Amino acid sequence: LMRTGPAQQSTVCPYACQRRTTTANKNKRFTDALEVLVEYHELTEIEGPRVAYSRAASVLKSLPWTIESMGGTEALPCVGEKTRTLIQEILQYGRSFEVEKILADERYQTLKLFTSVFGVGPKTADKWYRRGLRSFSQILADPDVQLNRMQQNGTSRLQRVRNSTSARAVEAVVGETVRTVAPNARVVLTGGFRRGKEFGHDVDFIVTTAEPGRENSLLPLIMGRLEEQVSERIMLLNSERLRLSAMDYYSKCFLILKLEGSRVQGGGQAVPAGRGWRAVRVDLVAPPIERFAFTQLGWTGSKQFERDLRRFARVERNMLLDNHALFDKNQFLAAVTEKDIFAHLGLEYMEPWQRNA
Ligand code: 8DG
Ligand code: MN
Ligand code: MN
Repeated sequence: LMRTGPAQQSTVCPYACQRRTTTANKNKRFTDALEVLVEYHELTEIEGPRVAYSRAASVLKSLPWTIESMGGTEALPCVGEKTRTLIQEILQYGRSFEVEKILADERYQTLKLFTSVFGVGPKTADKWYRRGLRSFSQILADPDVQLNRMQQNGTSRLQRVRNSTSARAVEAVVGETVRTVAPNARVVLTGGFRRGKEFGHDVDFIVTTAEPGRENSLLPLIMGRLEEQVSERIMLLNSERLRLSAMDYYSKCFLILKLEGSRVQGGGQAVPAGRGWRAVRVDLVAPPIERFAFTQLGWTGSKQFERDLRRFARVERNMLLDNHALFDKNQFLAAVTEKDIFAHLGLEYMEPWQRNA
């Protein structure tokens, strides 16, 4: 058995952007439990514990060894008393009673079900829960609940993307559409599938063009083309085009594509009988070309990696990083590639598959 010796502990850095974290998680039994606690505090909108448990889970994911005893865990960064108690409980009993209680909780289960609908956040879910609603059929039957089109579609046939082969199939469809309307535009895969994940709740893409200023007209063109193909092999169920959000101000759209089963069956995904198609969430963002590297770094994730990257920039470097730019005081630091941004921050470069924090 591998022990958590002092030599190993000293190598664990406090920020996720300093730790190489692949999808090979050696402490899944602990991080799965922690992620239930993260989700619980997310759903009930309690910020402090959510952040603490997210950071602890991220540290455990990065460890090159499996925790077999409590020895040395007190030296791990971001792993506090509560997390250590949880680890101890799992080591001793094989499970956590707090986590099991949450998993069995009706409110947790219902909020989780409702927020699985695209466009439904904790507030709406809680409102429905307090109305006594417990299932999708009850929501759809309630005359006082108003669903927008996106939410209506979200309750029906949305499925997780099963593997990177399916993501590539979606990429082929999106790429073909983009080539039709804008032959000079480029589409690149980002998000979880760029990090080498096997599953995802959506497929994320960045669309760029070298023609200055044209990025803002790209997405309406793409959307228009997708809408023309309704009832062909692609079907656009719905979309929301958002220009302004807390995250960034580039043209974006969050779509639900309806794809023929055969196009996304790559990984042996069974198509539901009698349907022959499935719905897949797709995110597109179109930054100006000179900001491509910032958008790529910001959208590749993981979310914890991004949070820590921004926090590292702010706290350790007194710089400001977001999806658009990096600023040192008032000076903009240009970047052509992600490597340039890591270099500006004085961080070792992390490959996308090492950012699964
Ligand atoms: P998943 O889809 O497999 O669940 O994981 P993911 O690919 O890592 O997560 P994601 O929710 O698709 O988000 C990918 C990255 O995109 C994440 O680091 C956050 C980033 N992102 C922004 N702006 C926005 C935005 O406005 N909406 C969304 N949904 N994601 C955004 O930087
Ligand atoms: Mn994604
Ligand atoms: Mn996304």
